[in-house]
Amino acid sequence: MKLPTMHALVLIEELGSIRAAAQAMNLTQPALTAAIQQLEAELKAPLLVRSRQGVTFTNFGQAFLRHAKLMVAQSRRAQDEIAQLRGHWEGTVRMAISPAIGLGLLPLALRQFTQQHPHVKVHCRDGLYPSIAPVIRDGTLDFALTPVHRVDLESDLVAEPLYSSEVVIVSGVSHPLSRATRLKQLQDCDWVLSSPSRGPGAVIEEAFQKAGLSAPKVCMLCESFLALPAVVATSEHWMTTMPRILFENSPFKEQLCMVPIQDALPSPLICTVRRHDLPLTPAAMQLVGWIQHYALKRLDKKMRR
Ligand code: TSU
Repeated sequence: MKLPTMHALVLIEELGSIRAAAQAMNLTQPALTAAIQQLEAELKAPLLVRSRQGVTFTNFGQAFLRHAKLMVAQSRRAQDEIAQLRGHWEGTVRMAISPAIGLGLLPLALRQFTQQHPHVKVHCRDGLYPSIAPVIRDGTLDFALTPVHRVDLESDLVAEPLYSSEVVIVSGVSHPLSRATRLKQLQDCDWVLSSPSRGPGAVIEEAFQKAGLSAPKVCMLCESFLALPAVVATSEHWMTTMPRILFENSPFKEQLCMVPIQDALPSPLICTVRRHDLPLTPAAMQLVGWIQHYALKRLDKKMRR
């Protein structure tokens, strides 16, 4: 069983074709096809189905792909870790971030980190727990910076707290309840959630429950934080929750209104989430260290206010 063939399978899934995967690996298509056939013979099971529409994974292929992803990711991390321990700061740190982190601590931490390690690449994408859990689990990501209910965390993951995010209720300026002050006034509103129920977008469900109100009427799930402010700004009927920093930095701020609700809203706890059995590479640890540094500074500033 060869690691490059496993890497090729991961690329086939990512890129959608054997030809594209062969190209990405600087191989000819017949050479890659032969390597996969050899692996299929070793496993005594077909992994791929080729048709005119393209290539798909069989049930065996899907099961094998889960192991292949982990092995490819482990080998990448092992290489990065040894190089970094030898003083060669190279390789890639892969992470997912919540919007509050992306607009707040990440730019500060990255400025320090990239000055210190200009040859380490950083691959950053949007993502919230629990949707992001499968790509932490399969090793695609080193870690995620996301709100988590720690009681809700799956046992193969660990979460280290950073800070609590401030959430606000937001509507378009022409929403009839944009000046409401109590949650119970919002009982009949149409809500846009920014994540499914176990994610931070469901803060409003928790707030309603705590206030003894019946569940909010959810009319849309918008997992794009780029679209969320625009969608709410152009509607006269929709309300949502978002991190305060996103509201304050939104290009649609003029068309949006922070609803001045006096009831307390839950504050999602932003954590570093990773697989408990996969230690971070030294570079990933340093980047997390900078984020923790700025999270502490932020806390310190808040306490002195
Ligand atoms: S954040 O994790 O603080 O960016 C966040 C995201 C979404 C919601 C609250 C907080 C609704």
